[in-house]
Amino acid sequence: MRGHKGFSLLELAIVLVVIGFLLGAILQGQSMIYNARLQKIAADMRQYAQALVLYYDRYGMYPGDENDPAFPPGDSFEGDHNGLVDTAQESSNAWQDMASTLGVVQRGSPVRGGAYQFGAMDFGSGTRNYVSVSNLPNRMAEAIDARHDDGLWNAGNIRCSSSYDGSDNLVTLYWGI
Ligand SMILES: [Ca+2]
Ligand SMILES: [Ca+2]
Ligand SMILES: [Ca+2]
Repeated sequence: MRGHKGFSLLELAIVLVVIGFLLGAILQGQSMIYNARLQKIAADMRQYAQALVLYYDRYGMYPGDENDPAFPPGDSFEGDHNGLVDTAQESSNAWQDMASTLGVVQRGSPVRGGAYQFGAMDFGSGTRNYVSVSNLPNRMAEAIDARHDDGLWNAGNIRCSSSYDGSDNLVTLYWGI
């Protein structure tokens, strides 16, 4: 009986189609997870940026940077009140001030244990506050910049610690406020 010793061409074709189908499903799943994480990080950064502005609107100072010894109740640090969250101590204390007033807490990013931080740097037209995320793969940083800014690592309102190269090297992304 010829043709019964191995796979027939038809059987082989069916197997290949099934493998292709599974591979496609896996890749599609990965791409959905990738996109969901991108959107989550962008949403987190926007929310933190809005929280910083809300804090200023309500209390007339930025968290961390504020220097009112009586506010927020029980706080352990006073900033220099220059309108910028521009020292390491101000940056770390900003979370304490935000938590005790607005209930905003510091979460981790959904990628590589990245951390969100407030800080200040020059965005081309003077120093401004930012929220940053660390441990972000380079290509994800570029995708967020392209989607929410100008796609340029060293221009616009979203900037990166290094140039975009499509790699998975970890970078820090800065979102100007
Ligand atoms: Ca204070
Ligand atoms: Ca300051
Ligand atoms: Ca940019």
